[in-house]
Formats: sequence, structure tokens, C-alpha cells
Amino acid sequence: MAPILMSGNEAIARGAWEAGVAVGVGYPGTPSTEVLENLVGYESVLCEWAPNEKVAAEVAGGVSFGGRRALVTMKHVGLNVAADPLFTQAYTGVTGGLVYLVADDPGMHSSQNEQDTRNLAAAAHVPVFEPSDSQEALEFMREAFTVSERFDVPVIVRMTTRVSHAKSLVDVGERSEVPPVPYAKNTQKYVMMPGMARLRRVDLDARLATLTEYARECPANRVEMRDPSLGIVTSGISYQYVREALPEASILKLGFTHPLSDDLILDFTSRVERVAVAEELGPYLSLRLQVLGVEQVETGLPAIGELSPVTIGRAFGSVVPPVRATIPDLPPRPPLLCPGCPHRGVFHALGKMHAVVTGDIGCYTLAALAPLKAMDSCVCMGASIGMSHGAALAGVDSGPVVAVIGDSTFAHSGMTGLLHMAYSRSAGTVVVLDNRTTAMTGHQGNPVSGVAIGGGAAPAVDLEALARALGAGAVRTVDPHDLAATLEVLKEEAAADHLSVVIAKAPCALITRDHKDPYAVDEEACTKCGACVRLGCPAISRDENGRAVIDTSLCVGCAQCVQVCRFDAIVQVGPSCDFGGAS
Ligand SMILES: Cc1ncc(C[n+]2csc(CCOP(=O)(O)OP(=O)(O)O)c2C)c(N)n1
Repeated sequence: MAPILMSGNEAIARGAWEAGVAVGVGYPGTPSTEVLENLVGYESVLCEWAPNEKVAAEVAGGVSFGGRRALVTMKHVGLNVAADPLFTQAYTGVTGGLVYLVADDPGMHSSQNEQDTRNLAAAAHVPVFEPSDSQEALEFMREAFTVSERFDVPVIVRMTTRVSHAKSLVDVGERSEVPPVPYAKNTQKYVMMPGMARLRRVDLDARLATLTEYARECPANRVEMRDPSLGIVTSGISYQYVREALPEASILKLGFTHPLSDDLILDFTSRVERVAVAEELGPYLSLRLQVLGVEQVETGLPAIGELSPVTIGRAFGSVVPPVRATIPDLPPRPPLLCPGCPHRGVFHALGKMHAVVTGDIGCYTLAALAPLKAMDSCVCMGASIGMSHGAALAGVDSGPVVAVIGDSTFAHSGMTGLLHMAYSRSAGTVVVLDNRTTAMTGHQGNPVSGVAIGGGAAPAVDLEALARALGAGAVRTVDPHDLAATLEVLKEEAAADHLSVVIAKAPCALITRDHKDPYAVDEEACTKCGACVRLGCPAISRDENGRAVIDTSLCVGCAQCVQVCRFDAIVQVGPSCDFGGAS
């Protein structure tokens, strides 16, 4: 078959399928999301979105325990959530192959922090493969399943944004059907009480020792000898940058980065005159070289953000022209909530209340930016609820303290925070933004929306009943497009002496087809007060005279702006594009 152009994530899915994976499970998160979205298209694989990465890792662990191969997918911060099962799965080991696909995001294109998954993997004593292109993504994924079963350990395949999303040619293969391992009870291996865990801890060290021998011979690690005056130790996307910037350099290209083979490193470094490490984030490889006493060239390469051929070339005095020229003087275009986004109505109200808003992660985090400026904190998924309780305990009283959390995030890790507030007799207010989807990462279904992976129907939890069951004293559902009603309910609940959950329920403007005719500004009536502009709708701007204008091609007719205009200057007009046609 001719090679196929594939993104790294598409190749990962293909590799897992070829490896005979039976189940794929994960939680969305850029840059990992497309792996499962692609895997679901293959036959003979069952795929599921889990409510969070811990559940996903446990489901995958169960599949492995049950004798089949399983892939679990997540972004780097997801591994923090899944760390609890992972650290002990390293002890139990596997029955069917168990592979974690973890995608790091150097440079934080879509993340709240930078993490180098290799460091967490090393702490968990779990082996790591690191592809540097789509072909390797496929091949390493296949090999990862083999290694998992051969060495009785879960394996991490670590991607980074550029490897996940860049496309390159891939030679694909066929699926190997892997027969299930019949279930056999084995409490010594799978029940990690201290007595058994102590034995498995020792066994894990023995498994790591054999993995270190494997690292010496692993085909994913290779030496490319060229000019011996400079030898670079590198991995992942940094390898591609080094090849481009320093085509003559000798390279130790590591595709299997935990555990490292000291022999391999020392063998390579003894064959070159000067040694340097090129790695994103870290320090990981360079620390190992330090431990081994290998003197390294001081490159000045940053440990923060992404590298590039340009930065690597610069570090070694080689000039690499930037791929893309930057256009000077482009006006800044900060991200905004979409036209017709239901979240806007809630933040408009919270702004009016001068609330202290502990926020969370999702599209709605954009409400922290101008002009809404209605969010005071955003740390990690689920943090909004615990933080609102903590802020109240600290006595914050510059305004009512309100937690705001999306529906997917509430299912991910918000529920326990609410349970804690109820248990602690909190009288706080939690707003769940139920837009019927996980919008931020591309509209995946979740347990609240009632949409399964692949788009089919799934059971949807009754949010009101759930909030009551978790201990909320009052649960009220509002339409966030109705600004007055939303403000009234939020004011009442923030002042009330009980724990309340306000569910702001209206579908994401990008999934509903229920768009109404657009609105326009009546120039005569507009007083230039700017109330509509302060909603931060991308369809609304000011003309050169300061009057509001609505771009009818962007407006979806949500009518939020109509409600803030005190001068009746915003009027509904006909369809923005009337192409006529047969009646
Ligand atoms: C632990 C973790 N997993 C995944 C992500 C990626 N992520 C950011 S927000 C989000 C979900 C947002 O969905 P929702 O709460 O429904 O809000 P919406 O975007 O729909 O407004 C996800 C999956 C993350 N930041 N952290």
C-alpha cells in the first residue's frame, strides 16, 4: 500500500489498531483528543470517553486485567489525575498490554501549565516511548504493546503538540488479532495490600533492570554518526529540529527514553569530541548525562517553551531562516466567546454583581478577559468549587463568592467539590454552565450531554437530581440568554443562606442549528453608550464615530445585546444571506 499522509495522532490510532487493541478510552485534552476520535473509526475496537483520566486509566487497567489490550489517552495534565492508578499499575503489571498515550504541550498552546511527562513516568517507574514523527508514532505504539506484555508493565507513549498535529508519510500495516488471555485469579499480582505490594515493588525493580537492557538494543534508539566534532543527544520533535539546523552533527536519537541505557549514552558520548543535549522542557536527558559525568556544551537552550530549528541553530552558531515570516503591525486579536455563546449571559450577571468568581477550565475561561473581566481564578479542572469554599473560609467579602464550572468539568472533577461543600455546611453558590457539550476541546459528548463517542445517543445524567443528591439545598435552572432572569436568580442564590447550584442551561451556539435572524443597530437610535459592546460579542464593534455596529454575518440572533440596550437601538433584520430560490 502507498504511504499515507497522517498526523501523529492519526498514526497513534492506527498503530494501536494494528497492535490489536480491544478498547480505547480517554478524556479529551489538546493535543491528544484526535487519537480516540480516530480510533473509534476502526473496526473491532470499542472506544469510550470517560468522565476523567483517572476513570479512563482504571477502565483500561480493567481491560488489561481482563486479558485484552487497552489504550488510554490524555493530555499531560490528565496524567496528574490518572497518576494514582498509574503508579500502582506499575506494581501490578498487566495481563493484556496497557498503553498510556500522553500528549505534552510545550509552549502551552492550549494548556494551563507545561509538564515533561518523562519526569512523572520516571517517578512511576514506567517505560516511555517518544516518537518524533508519524511513522514512529505508529511503530512505537505497536512496540509499546509488545513491551507492555513482555515486561509486565504499563507503557507510556509521550507525544508533544508538534508530533501530534504535524503530518508526515506513514507506511501502514495490517491488524494483528491478539487472542484474549483467559482470566485467572491472581491476588499476589493484583491485590496491592502492603504485603503483596512490597513483593511487587521488588519485582518492579527487576522488571526495570531488564527494561534497561532492552533500552540498549531497542530499535527506537539509534546512533547516527556523522561529524564526530559535535554529538547531540536528543529525542522527539527536537530530533527533527537538530537534523534541520545541524545536518552534519552526530546524533544519539532516543525513541525509548525511560529507562535510559547508560551504556548506550556513554558509548556515543565517548565517540564524539563535544556533547550537547537538545530537548524540550526537561531537564531530563541532560540530568542523566550529568549523573553519568558527561561534560556538556553550554547551549543556552531554554527549558521553557518549544524549541525550533532556529533556536537550535542559534545555539550552535548556525543560521536557519525562519519558516514563516511574521507580519509586522498586525492588530492584536484576543480570543473571545463566540457570538451567541450562552456563557456570556452568566458572566454579564456576575459582573453586575461584582462577584468574586472562582473559575474553571473550558471555553468560559475567556470570560476572565476584557471586556467581561468576570473571572478571578482558574487553576485546574474542578478547582473552582473547592476554591470558592476556601475563599469563603478565608473571609473574602469584596463581593459574593461564586464558583463557575462547565458541564464536562463538573462531571470530571467538580462533583466531589460540591459534595465537600455540602458536607462542610457551606452556603456558597455554584454555577454549572450546561451547554450540552465539551466545547473547548471540539464538542465531545460527556455524561451530562447524553452524547456518546462517535455521536450516538447515551444516557444523560439528570443534573438537577445529581446536584440535590450531592447536597445542594437549592437547585435552579436558568436560561442564560435571559439576562434579567439569570441576574435575579444569581443574586437571590448568592444572598441565600444555603448551598445552591444554579444550572445555566442552553446549548453551545456552535452545536445548535437554532440560529435566529440577525440583529442590526439603528444608527439614529444608538447613543454610543457602549453597553452592547461590553458584552464582548465578536459580532459587535464600534464604527469610526463610536456608534455600535453588528456584523450580521456573525450574529446568530441570541438577542443578549437587545436586552442591554436601553434605547431600543438594536432591531432584528432579515436573514444575512438571502439567496432566494424556489419556493
Ligand atoms: C486534567 C485535564 N484534562 C483535560 C483538559 C482539557 N480540557 C480543558 S477544558 C475541558 C473541558 C471543557 O468542557 P466544559 O467544562 O463542558 O466547558 P465548555 O468548554 O463546554 O464551555 C477539557 C477537556 C485539562 N485542561 N485538564
